[in-house]
Amino acid sequence: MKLFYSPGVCSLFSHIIIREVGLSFELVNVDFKNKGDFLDINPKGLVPALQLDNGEVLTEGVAIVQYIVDQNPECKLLASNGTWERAKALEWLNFIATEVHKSHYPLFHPETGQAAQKIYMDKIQVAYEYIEKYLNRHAYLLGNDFSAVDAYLFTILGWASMVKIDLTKWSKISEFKDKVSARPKVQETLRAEGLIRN
Ligand SMILES: N[C@@H](CCC(=O)N[C@@H](CS)C(=O)NCC(=O)O)C(=O)O
Repeated sequence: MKLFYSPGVCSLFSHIIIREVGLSFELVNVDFKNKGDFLDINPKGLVPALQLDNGEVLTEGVAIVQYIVDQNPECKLLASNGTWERAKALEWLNFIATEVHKSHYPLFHPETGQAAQKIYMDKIQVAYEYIEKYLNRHAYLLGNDFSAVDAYLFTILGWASMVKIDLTKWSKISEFKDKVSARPKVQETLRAEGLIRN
């Protein structure tokens, strides 16, 4: 199995979960400036992409992570399909993907202009206010235990300083980020992507 990724971008979410589950896989770094043969793997030109040993390819982080977790239910990183708990996990995954993850895009692209950037910055702030209040009452996004959903939020929080979002004003979010970061498999993932040393 191969995971196509680029350091620190949204593919970190899939990467963390593959390591948390403990699968053996090959990591393939995609050069965004020269995507070359990667476009045959994912014509959308986006990471993450997961290529199975039979050649089949799955894209979209939320789909990749659910596939990995559902193939390895003993990892208990998401509840089973069809349960209320899984629906609540999907609620978070969709919220993070559509309201938080993609709202960062204009902030990484100054050519979108200040007005558009402000709209998306405000959206992120509203989302983080909501998450901060939630984390006041819960240790993780799905309650008491770490789940796959937390790895997605952690990945996005890693971009805050790059887009001038000061996370220190949200103490629970900052605590959450530190707690997820300290997980051995998360540390291993960050090291593998060259985001931390040692
Ligand atoms: N909807 C996709 C989005 C994937 C995506 O936006 N990937 C970005 C990195 S975060 C990418 O590959 N960008 C390549 C480029 O912009 O050339 C998902 O959630 O997996």
